Amino acid sequence: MKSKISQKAPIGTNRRQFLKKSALTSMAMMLGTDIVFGHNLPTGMSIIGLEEISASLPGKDGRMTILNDRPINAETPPYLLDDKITPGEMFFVRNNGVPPVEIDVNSWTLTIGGESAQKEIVFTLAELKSKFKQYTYQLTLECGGNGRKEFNPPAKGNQWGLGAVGCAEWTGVRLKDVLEEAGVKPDAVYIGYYGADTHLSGDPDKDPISRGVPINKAMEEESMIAWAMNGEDIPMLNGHPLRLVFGGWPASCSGKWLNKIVIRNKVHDGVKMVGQAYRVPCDAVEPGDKVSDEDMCIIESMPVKSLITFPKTGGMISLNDKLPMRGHAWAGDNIVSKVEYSIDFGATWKPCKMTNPVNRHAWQHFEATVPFPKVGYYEVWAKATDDNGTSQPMILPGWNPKGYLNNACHRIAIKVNK
Ligand SMILES: Nc1nc2c(c(=O)[nH]1)N[C@H]1C(S)=C(S)[C@@H](COP(=O)(O)O)O[C@H]1N2
Ligand SMILES: [Mo]
Repeated sequence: MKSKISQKAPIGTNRRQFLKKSALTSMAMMLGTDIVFGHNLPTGMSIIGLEEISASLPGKDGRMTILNDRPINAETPPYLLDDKITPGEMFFVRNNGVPPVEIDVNSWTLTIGGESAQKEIVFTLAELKSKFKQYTYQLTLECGGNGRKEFNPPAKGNQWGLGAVGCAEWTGVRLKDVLEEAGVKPDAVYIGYYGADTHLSGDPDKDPISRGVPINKAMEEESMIAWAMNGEDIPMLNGHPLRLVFGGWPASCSGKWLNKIVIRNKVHDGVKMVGQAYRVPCDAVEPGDKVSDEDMCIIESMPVKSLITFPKTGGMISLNDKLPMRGHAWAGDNIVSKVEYSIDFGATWKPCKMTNPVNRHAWQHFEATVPFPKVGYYEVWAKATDDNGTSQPMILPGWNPKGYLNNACHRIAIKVNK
């Protein structure tokens, strides 16, 4: 009897060439540039990619993972997020367009307008700093697409792993105070932002992004117009000299290089507010389903999630020792009420010690000391639960066409030796 394999025609050179060419084309597309000696790449071998080309982002740690450079997108490996407050050099970068090149802090202005503003006003940075009371809050920002790379069928867009999240200490003024100076008409329902970055096409009439939040989120005490991160100027790539910060909501709401806010009498209809951007199916769908725009709902508060920031995945430990592990947990507008860990693939869970948030929308810290019963391979999983009783799923949560809101449990690998 002939085996199935021997009946198959051998793959001819042409076919192999074709496979190689299309693979190269797609690799080059991901890079946004040519792979100059690509024709020499041995068949079946793929390129390392930009993950290793990392030292070049201004103001950023060289160990950040660069996803692409036009626009610039970079995430933070979990072990670099171990600080309680994320340093500027480690804070992830998500750009939709080209950041402004020259920033003149002295001539920078912020305009408040829109149909639901009583009047249009323009502030210089100096006026913002002197006219309003200043506040400092720790606020968590997470890109709505963080974790996208796990979804199957895959979603287009940045293939974020775990690190499009950070919690910094932001200083600035309350958005509410500034909006009230312009006067908020009773028919106001939303605010929208505009920034000084430009569209990738170079077309000055196109915005790279212009999103916003409902007026009640805008009027919260912790909703800020910030000029400082961790007591210093906001890093260039994170929106210097001015940005919005809405902790707990998709970070896409938090406009960088902020120069205009509009108070709207309808849901803001800027770029990436409409269509399917930053929206998920209002009701669960089957993986791979097409969903019409009307059946997609705007993402608001982000779901409960946690990240193990120590140890780095892949650690080894002796059976005589216990493993100290720690990390952060956050839950959008909610508070995290417990974090548990498992070393048996989720069969049983043990409690972690946990802190309260220093203020609303700040991430919380957890830790545990983990004993292992015998030598071997383990995974340590962490699972957070919010104050509504909602927990992180152990496997992927609801598939959605754009790959948002993956809050599955974070897992790290540990080998226990004699
Ligand atoms: N002006 C402007 N604001 C922006 C963006 C942008 O491209 N331009 N990206 C948004 C998105 S999608 C995210 S996730 C956050 C990322 O903030 P960060 O780069 O400081 O981490 O900024 C938001 N604000
Ligand atoms: Mo984002």
